[in-house]
Order: sequence, then structure tokens, then C-alpha cells
Amino acid sequence: GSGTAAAPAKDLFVVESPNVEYTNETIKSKYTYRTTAVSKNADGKYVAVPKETLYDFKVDRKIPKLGVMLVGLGGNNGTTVTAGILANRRGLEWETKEGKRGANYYGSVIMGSTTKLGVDSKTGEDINIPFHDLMPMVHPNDLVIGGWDISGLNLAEAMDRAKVLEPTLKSLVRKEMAQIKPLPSIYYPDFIAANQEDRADNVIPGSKASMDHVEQIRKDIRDFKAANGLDKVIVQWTANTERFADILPGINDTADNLLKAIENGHEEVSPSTVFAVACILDNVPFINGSPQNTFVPGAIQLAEKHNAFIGGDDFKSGQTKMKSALVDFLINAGIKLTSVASYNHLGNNDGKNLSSQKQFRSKEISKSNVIDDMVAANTVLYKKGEHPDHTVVIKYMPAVGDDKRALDEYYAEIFLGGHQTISIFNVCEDSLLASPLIIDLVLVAEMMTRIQWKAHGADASDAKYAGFHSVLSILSYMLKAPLTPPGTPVINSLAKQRAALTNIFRACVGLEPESDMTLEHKLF
Ligand code: NAI
Ligand code: DG6
Repeated sequence: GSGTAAAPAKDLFVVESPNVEYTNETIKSKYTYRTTAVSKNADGKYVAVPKETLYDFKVDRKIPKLGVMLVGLGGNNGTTVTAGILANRRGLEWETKEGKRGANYYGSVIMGSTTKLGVDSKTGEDINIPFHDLMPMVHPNDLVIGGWDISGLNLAEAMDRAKVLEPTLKSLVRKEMAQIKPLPSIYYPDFIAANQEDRADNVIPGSKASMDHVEQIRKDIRDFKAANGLDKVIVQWTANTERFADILPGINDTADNLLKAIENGHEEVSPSTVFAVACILDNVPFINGSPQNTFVPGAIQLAEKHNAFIGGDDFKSGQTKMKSALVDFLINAGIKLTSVASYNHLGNNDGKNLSSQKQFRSKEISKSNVIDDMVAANTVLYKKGEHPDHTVVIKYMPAVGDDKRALDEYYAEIFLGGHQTISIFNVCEDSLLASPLIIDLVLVAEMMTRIQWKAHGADASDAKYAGFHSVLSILSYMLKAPLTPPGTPVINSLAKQRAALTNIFRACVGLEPESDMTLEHKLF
């Protein structure tokens, strides 16, 4: 193919550039990554040097038949995302007291938002396209869903238990939902709240980690893939929040020690880590949607060894998404945020599990660290080590069900010692906010399995291409406590996270980052 070869009809755009080459199988781009290297000279003055690095990217255009296996399939998120995909696939409409409603993917950045492709060469107007069309991505309607749950209810019964969806919608998907029954899962009672015990009626024998468990999970994935004729599977943890695992030298600190600890049935290996290990060994991307430290150092090292993708932690759906946008805005507006008080009450099974101290502590940690980078970056407002007060409270209140209430007070110092106080009452329909994130995480993680890179000018053969680092920090937008490659910074600012996602995708098809300078409208 040459630089201007026609793309298959379903592509919304084609890039015409000497740096971009299309074939039926791939899009190849030569991309110049421009950064600024900073050092200090002898006088202590910063010296900023523009730097260019040339990369080759290669995108596999073949959209695979994709399966998603959810751990916690019978929970509120699991049933809601499954019903949502069925409803979208069938283009369902249903009656509500407010009138007819139809299936959509609102709340998914990939399916519900647009991104600027460029500027109309005649009118100068922005041309915006659906985010989903930026790259050859899987469509969520085509996902095949399965997974595990320690509760054996079929998904029709489980969605009733969840109390999330309208009865009219439930009646339309009930038949298909009833046919999906979660696979038995592994259950180590010490890791989740004791109040969950009564739903654990669908468990694989054994109450601590073992290689048999790892092998069973691997087999489940292989069987699911074969039964549905899938090219790929992505696994996502949307099961209960576990307590943190202790990091123990010789047990979970290295890949080899972790495998040995599983073999020896060590009690500090959590179910989520066993799932992660099973996936890593088979190169199946594994994403953790809960806050616990599934990815102990040994699990990260194992993923690196196997070039397997992992991502996490903890879906960022309501309160924290607001926080990572609002704090970014306040601090970048030069307003000195001095405290954030975040209260939640919720009445779903997640809230019940989090009413137990150790599981709450996992959530408290992931909800509390989300403003650190924005504070540290503003050396005008904050002295080194200075930090706004930040408190997170979660209470179980059965009556409000899945409609979590998140009450936030942001208190800030403004000009000449004045104060700005912002109070937010945010009713988060939790599972309806989290389900589109589950979809985004799957779509982006899958896309990343089809992107390769090499240093430009390196060996011209295709053999030199490599994948991105095992830890998919590009997923940060959807996650409260983004996991990043060891030794690399965590970015919490929602705007930066979205820009990274957009601009990496743009680079892969040979487009410059969107700078928002719009000089074409300023210099004429
Ligand atoms: P849920 O409690 O309704 O669902 C969790 C499911 O996991 C239950 O069906 C339970 O039986 C199952 N489970 C527990 N241990 C298991 C194991 N070892 N293997 C397989 N299944 C297991 O909770 P929900 O609301 O669906 O949330 C799921 C997770 O996502 C929670 O950890 C929650 O903290 C997290 N999360 C939820 C968000 C939301 O907005 N809904 C946002 C951020 C995180
Ligand atoms: C209460 O905070 C329970 C949690 O599981 C949250 O509902 C969930 O983590 C979503 O949190 P956020 O902060 O993104 O709304």
C-alpha cells in the first residue's frame, strides 16, 4: 500500500501523509514525539531543550471477535453491563414513567464522546468525529459476555437482586439473561467481608490459593474462547472489593516467589491475584476494577515477563471523576484548595461489603490519593510536602440501594485570604455509571493489543516491533488509582488522562496531538 491507499469503507477518515501507510492489514505511521528536556545549569537556572524522538507505530486493522469475562458477573455491575449490551445490540426501547427510553452508551468516553479530527479546510470549522472512529475498534454490541461469580444465580435473577434496571427493560432481556449462569469461582473468605458469605454458593473447592485454581481459571477462559469461536478474551475484576494483601518478602515480591506462594497455598494470596496470574500466564489482558492491591509486585513482574497486559485499579465513576476534574480546574485556576470532605452513603451489595473495615480501607486508599499529583505540581500554591486536608467517609444505607449519594465539600482559599466553598450533592446511579467504564476499559485494552511500536530507524524488519509496556496506564481515565509502569508517575488529572488517550491514538494513525492553539483563528 502507498500513503494514500483507500481505507476499507467503514473507516470514517483516511490520513493522507507521507508518514502514513495503509494496507488491508495495517496502518503504519512514522511519528515524531516532541517533548522538552529540562536541566539546571551552573547558575541554577532551568535550561529547556526541545527534544524529538521518532517512533514507528503499526496498528492491526483486523477487528477481532472479542469475549469479555467478568469476575463478579452476577453483581450489580456485571448484570447491568450485560443487560446494557443486550439492549444496545437489539436496539431496545422500553416504557418508563417519563416516557419511552432507548438503549445507548451514554457515559462511555469511547462510545458517547467525540474528538476533534481537525479543521474544515474550507470553512475553518472544527470537524469532530465519534471517539470510537479514531481507531479500528471493536464495537461493544459485538462483545460476547461470560464470567464467574461465587453466587450461582443466573443473570435474570441476579439483575432482580441488583435492583438497578427498569422492570420494562428487564422483561425485554430476561430470557437471554436467564441463559447466562456464572461459572463457579474461587472464594477465600478472609479477603472479602464476612457479610458476603451467604451468597457464596457457587465456589470451586479450596479456600486458599493453589495452582489448581490457576489452572481452572485458565481452562475456563480457553473453554469460553473455544465455545464462542473467539479470537481474544479480556478479563475484568468487578467482584467485591477485597482487603489489601500484605506485601511479604519471599511471598509476593517477585514473580517466582508469587508462583511458589500459590503452589504452597500461602494465605496472603488473594482471589483477584490468582485470577490475574492465570490471565498473565495465558497472555489474556486482566483489568482490576476494584481498589485492592491485586497487582502485588510479583504479579507486575510476572506480567512484564510474559508481555501480558494488566490495568487497574478501581473504576472511577461518580464522586472521584468529579474530583479529578474539579480539583484540576481549581488548582490550575490558581485557587488554593485547602480541604476536601467526601461523604458517601449507598445501599447496594458493594456498600454492604464496604461496611467492613478492611474492605473500606482499600476503598479509602484509592479514593484518597486522587489529587496528589495536581497538588504537587503547583509549587506556587503549595510548599513542598503541603497538602489539602482530605477525608473520605462511606456508610452503608440499604434504603438508597444502588443510587449512591456522594456529598462533597471543596473549601479553598482565594484572593487576599477570602474563601470559596463548593458543596456538591451527587446522586450516582452507581452501576449505570460504572458499566460504560467496563466497556471502555475492554475496548481500549483490546485496541492496545493491536498496536506495536519501534524506534524509528531501528531494524526495518517487522520482527523488531514491540507492544506497549505491560501496565496499561493509558486506561487511567477510567480508573481511580491508576496503575503505572514501576517507577513512572501517576497522572490523576482527568483532562490529562483524556489527552493522553486521544493523542496516543492520534499518533498511531500519524496525526499530531490536538494542541488547542487554534492559531488559524488568531493569526490572519
Ligand atoms: P456487587 O457486590 O453487586 O458485585 C460483586 C459480585 O462479585 C457479587 O455478585 C459477588 O457475589 C461476586 N464475588 C465476590 N467475590 C468473588 C470472587 N472471588 N469471584 C467471583 N465473584 C465474586 O458489587 P458492584 O456494585 O457490582 O461492584 C463491583 C466492584 O466494583 C466492587 O468492588 C466495587 O467497589 C467496584 N466499583 C464499583 C463502582 C460502581 O460505581 N459501581 C465504581 C468503582 C468500583
Ligand atoms: C462508595 O464510595 C462505594 C464505592 O464503591 C463507589 O461507589 C465507587 O467506588 C465509585 O466511586 P466514585 O468515587 O468513582 O464515585
